[in-house]
Amino acid sequence: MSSERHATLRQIVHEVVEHTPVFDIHTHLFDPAFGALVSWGIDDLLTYHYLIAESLRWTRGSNDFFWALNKTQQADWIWKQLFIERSPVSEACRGVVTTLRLLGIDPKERDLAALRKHFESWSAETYTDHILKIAGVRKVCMTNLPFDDSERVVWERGLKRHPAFVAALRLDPLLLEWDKTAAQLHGWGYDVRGDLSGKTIDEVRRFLADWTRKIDSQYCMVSLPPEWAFPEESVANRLIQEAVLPHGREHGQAFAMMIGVRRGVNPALRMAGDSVGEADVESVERLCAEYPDNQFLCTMLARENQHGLCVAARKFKNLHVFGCWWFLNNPSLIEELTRMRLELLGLSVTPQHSDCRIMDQLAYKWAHSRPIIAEVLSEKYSDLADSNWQVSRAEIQRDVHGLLGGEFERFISR
Ligand code: HDL
Ligand code: ZN
Repeated sequence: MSSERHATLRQIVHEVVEHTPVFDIHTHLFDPAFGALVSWGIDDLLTYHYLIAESLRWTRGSNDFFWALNKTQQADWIWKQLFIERSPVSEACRGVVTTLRLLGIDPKERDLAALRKHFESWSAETYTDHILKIAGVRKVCMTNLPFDDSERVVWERGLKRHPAFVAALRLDPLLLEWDKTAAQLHGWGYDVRGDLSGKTIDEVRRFLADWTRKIDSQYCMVSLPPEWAFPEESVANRLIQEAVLPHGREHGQAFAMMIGVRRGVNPALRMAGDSVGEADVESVERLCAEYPDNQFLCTMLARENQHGLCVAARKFKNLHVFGCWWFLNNPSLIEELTRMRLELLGLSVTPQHSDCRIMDQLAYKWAHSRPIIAEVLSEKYSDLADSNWQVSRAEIQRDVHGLLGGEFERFISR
């Protein structure tokens, strides 16, 4: 096998992956119509909770000094800690530098005040379309929380939606904070009781149906702690089994589980204070086995769970694995997970989602992931070429479209 043929094949794969539009299936971004909820620009980039955690590592004692700063002052401080006094080699730091490059801003310009000027001429609307274009993203799935007052008021007022933004119904408050959320639902006119008695289950299903329709939800989702188990007597599991999954079957809503997050292990870091724990893949298998008519999406946060999750997906065709989530969204682990997934699941997987919180991040997160996915995929095609199985450009385009959101769209289609 001459390296030249590999080189040509490799070049085609990188080109196709680079230019295939992405459906980013899980983000915390907002349609520009959400106004103040939209995060974008250099100060939001620098005060991303990943960078808050990394910059505070260079301090001793209380973090209160940091929380007392306003956003501009926080960004100035983080810039100094992570970009001026040290080289920005972490993945989250590198992301800021990549974003500047993709925006045509010379990263050698290390003067933050001068950098801020490059962002002054944009509005949330114009900037959104600009970022979608340079990131090559065709569709962005938001994380939508009816329980959040500032978001709910926009949905209830009505909004002209951006064509590229779709919604997903986030259920953490419903499933993991039932006592508090039951009171909220009751206040909205749903006849629910804390002990789940009476018409509670039907009323939770009515709530789910109302909001699925209101936001045109693509799927519903929850993040779960590492100790989540199934079967197990819990309010969360009762609501999942008696309300969420029947709702999913009736309204064609896949159920996405993001498992392994330990919330607030260091409250002094606020949103940056969450950590990871190894979870139980067998519980995922048992849920998929018990509910063969539901579609399940799953991503797990612990590196140790990744192989078992791939094997679980081999056993259950109603389980679709996605993303290199959070602490796994680093080049070394994206490569490891993508290689493992292609080898075990072929193309029936969605290798990546961005989890972006700031609009600009779409540019860097996909610029960082695409070459890694392309490199692993071209290696797999080269292995086939060694046995004279030549993939055409059209076949590569078909396969890559599937990996970058097309297969996900098929899996959740109602
Ligand atoms: O629960 C989630 O959806 C996580 O992605 C958290 O939002 C986390 O804070 C995050 O932003 N990870 O990238
Ligand atoms: Zn997320």
